[in-house]
Amino acid sequence: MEIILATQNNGKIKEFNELAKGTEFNFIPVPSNSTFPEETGSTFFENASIKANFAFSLTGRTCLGDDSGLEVDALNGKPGVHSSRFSKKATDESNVDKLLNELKGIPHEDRSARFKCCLVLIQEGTANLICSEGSVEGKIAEEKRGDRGFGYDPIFLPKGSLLHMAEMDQEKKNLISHRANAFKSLLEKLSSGLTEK
Ligand code: ITT
Repeated sequence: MEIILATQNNGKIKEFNELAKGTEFNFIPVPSNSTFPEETGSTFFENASIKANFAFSLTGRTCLGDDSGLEVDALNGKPGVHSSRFSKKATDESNVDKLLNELKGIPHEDRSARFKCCLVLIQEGTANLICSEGSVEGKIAEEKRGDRGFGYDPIFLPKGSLLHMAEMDQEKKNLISHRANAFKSLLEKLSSGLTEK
């Protein structure tokens, strides 16, 4: 079954298709000429809903919105919902550099952080919603390592891991990631027929 993934981030499409291996689902992008709405929400849930609703109004098919980001305790939860626009230039590299700069001098034990992911699925026909969340705890490392993944992966050190997230292959990241946890929870809700609204 095809699910339209309401994202402009190719890294997410790759991850969801890897996560969906062995399931009946296959993720495809929204038509490439679409102009996405602004993410004006103040929570991951609100922004995931904005994306899912946008794709649903465009296609009428089953659509999934993913809003995710990094919460750093030493920065009182920032960048949070602003993770993709943390730096002025708003590239993965400039965001990572800005974060490393803001945490300069902060000792390793005080660099705790977590990735969070909120998913909103709107189902074809019924327009029923299914929502789920996932997270992964870790620390912000002092330097970048690895060239896999996307976003803040080069500086995220998951709890109990010697590898930065960007040093893990997709299979390994998908065993522990916030997105994997949220997806697992979504599949459980889907299979038990749980819907909201
Ligand atoms: P879409 O809105 O089009 O889906 P986006 O990249 O802007 O793409 P978000 O608004 O959800 O997605 O922002 C999430 C940002 O949080 C993303 O750009 C990364 O900087 C970071 N992020 C989320 N998941 C991540 C992951 O698995 N690894 C590294 N960074 C991640």
